[in-house]
Amino acid sequence: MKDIANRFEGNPLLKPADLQPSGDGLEIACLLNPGVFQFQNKTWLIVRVAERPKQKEGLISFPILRSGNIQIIEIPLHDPELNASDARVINYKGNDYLTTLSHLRLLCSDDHIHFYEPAGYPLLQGDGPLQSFGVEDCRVSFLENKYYLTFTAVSENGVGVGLKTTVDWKSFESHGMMLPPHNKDCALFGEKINGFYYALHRPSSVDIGGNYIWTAKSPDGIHWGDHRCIIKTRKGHWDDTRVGAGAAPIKTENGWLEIYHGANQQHQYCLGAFLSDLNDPAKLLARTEDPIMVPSAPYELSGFFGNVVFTNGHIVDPDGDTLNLYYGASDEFVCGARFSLKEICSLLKPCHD
Ligand code: MAN
Repeated sequence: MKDIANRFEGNPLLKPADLQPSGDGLEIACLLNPGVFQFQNKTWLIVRVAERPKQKEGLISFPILRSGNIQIIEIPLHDPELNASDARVINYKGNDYLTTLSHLRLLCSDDHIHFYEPAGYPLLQGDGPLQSFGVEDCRVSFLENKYYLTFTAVSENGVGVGLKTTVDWKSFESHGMMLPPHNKDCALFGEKINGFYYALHRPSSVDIGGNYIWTAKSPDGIHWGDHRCIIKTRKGHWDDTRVGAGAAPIKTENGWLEIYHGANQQHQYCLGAFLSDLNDPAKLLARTEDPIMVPSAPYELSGFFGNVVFTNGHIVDPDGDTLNLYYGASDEFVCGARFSLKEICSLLKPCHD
């Protein structure tokens, strides 16, 4: 299937070997799914860095956090109680673990393309018992003079949404778990609407229901309610198994435009778009039928977990039309692609339910 993405010539922009591991004995397995923001006239990425110990013959080993320290778990590969069929998660003796531990790292750029780690900014490691398996896929929204960071917080207790705020990217205020398990893919709208904060999020229902996109509303950006389901998976489509929001929606004259990811049963992750009402973001107006981006470049087809394009960050150029979208390819590389917002909007089909 042909898509409408103009991939950056320099892709992949970042690969695991480009950064130093956070500690001795660790290697970076993946750099992926960056949040994107502007700060001090630069473009910044908050990149998910997924690490593990150097793997030894016959063993699978992975780190977890215990009281702020990294503990390594090692399991023989031939152990009959080990299920390691997915590169991302394993099950051992009935318990689920991640094969890597992710933290978040700040990089910046003067040209949108070449990114480097500036001195003096902290890396964000999981903190406390609700983040012992790491922090992932951070969305950044700027509103009311603050940056809001919404990220996936993973532990043996489940996968939920963590919230932090900052004004200077050097000190952070933690607001704990904003939405409890199972929930991820949460992005705050970049402005208040009728006096309320709004967010997109993705709770998962294991029985009735599924992996759908919801809106939530808040009087203060911290406490959330009025949850409404707005986007469901579509049987037989590219997004028939799971859908999840990307970054903060883009305000257009016709509504809030959101770039989202959808996956099918074969775990192919593509991108699509939807539009919701400017005054009531829980009211869906239109959605694309076909994906606007499909894994097709070699770095999107094979890597740590191939056949994946996944986004949670972008910047719109001052022309109001060029969307610079950053994305994780194959769960291993950070890449970029340009889109025309007009072209995306021309593919939206009205929704009537
Ligand atoms: C899924 C994937 C992984 C991620 C876990 C926990 O399995 O998205 O990359 O680490 O969920 O969020």
